[in-house]
Amino acid sequence: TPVSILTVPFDLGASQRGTRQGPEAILKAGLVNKLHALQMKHTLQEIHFPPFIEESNSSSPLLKHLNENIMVHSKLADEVYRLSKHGAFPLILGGDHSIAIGTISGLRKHHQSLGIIWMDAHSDLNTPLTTPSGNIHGMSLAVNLGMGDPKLTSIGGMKSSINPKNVVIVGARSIDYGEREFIRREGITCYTMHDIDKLGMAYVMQEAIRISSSGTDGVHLSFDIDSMDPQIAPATGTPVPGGLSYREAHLAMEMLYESSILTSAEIVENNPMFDDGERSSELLVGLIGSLLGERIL
Ligand code: DIR
Ligand code: MN
Ligand code: MN
Ligand code: MN
Repeated sequence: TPVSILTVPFDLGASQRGTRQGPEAILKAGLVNKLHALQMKHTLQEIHFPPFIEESNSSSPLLKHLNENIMVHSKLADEVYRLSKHGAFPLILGGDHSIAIGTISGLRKHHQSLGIIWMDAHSDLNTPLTTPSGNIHGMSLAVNLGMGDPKLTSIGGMKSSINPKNVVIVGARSIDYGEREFIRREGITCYTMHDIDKLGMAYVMQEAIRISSSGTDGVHLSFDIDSMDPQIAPATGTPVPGGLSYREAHLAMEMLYESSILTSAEIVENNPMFDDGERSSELLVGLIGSLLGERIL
């Protein structure tokens, strides 16, 4: 299957600006050469939207920049739906993690039942009732499960068909009170860093692969750069110590490739303003390589 890269230079789902430069940095770090080396057919396309004004009055303190979010995620949903329908493998480069609302709304239109592997330091399960920040990137997984502002949950035009039993969070270490309740209530599987330390990454990924693929007709990987330790991936506006190591992250990608369950992936929250040179973007290119089949031997 051809890889269809979609770039989404959007950062109004977060408080820190800069992830709008994320896709460009990943491309500059050599993503296209990597795809050529792996002999993968690919297309490259940007999601276009007007330059937004920072002080727009579409902000409410509990849903910051709501209108801009709706506009961008709706466009992204249409494009992701079109690409999946044509049998491509959508690879979305963010942008902050709010864009998962667009990606997954598009995927839900194509897949009857979608599994999700959400690699993140956070669980992104807030709603306007629980959010400590009003930032939509902290609500994107909840929206994809049908919870939150109706203007966001209705993007893509259908009610969420995602079963929380097929959703697995990996790498969590910063979960708000309301998010804990959400995880317990909905029966979402959440492997925290504590679980990874105890059980090992190989076991955790084996389970994540099994749980996300049982009874589903597609599995999406949503990879937040802050799942990794900020010491190896400093390009994040929301660093949380104690994240995935270089090898744990690569092992996850290698196991996902070997499992052949994935039908789409997105890489989000890369913020070059916080990077140490191009270190984090280069790491991400390496991880995408492992995800698409690059092997050590
Ligand atoms: C926090 C931080 N849970 C919030 N969230 C995220 O604002 O809802 N940071 N996703 O990257
Ligand atoms: Mn080419
Ligand atoms: Mn996130
Ligand atoms: Mn995060």
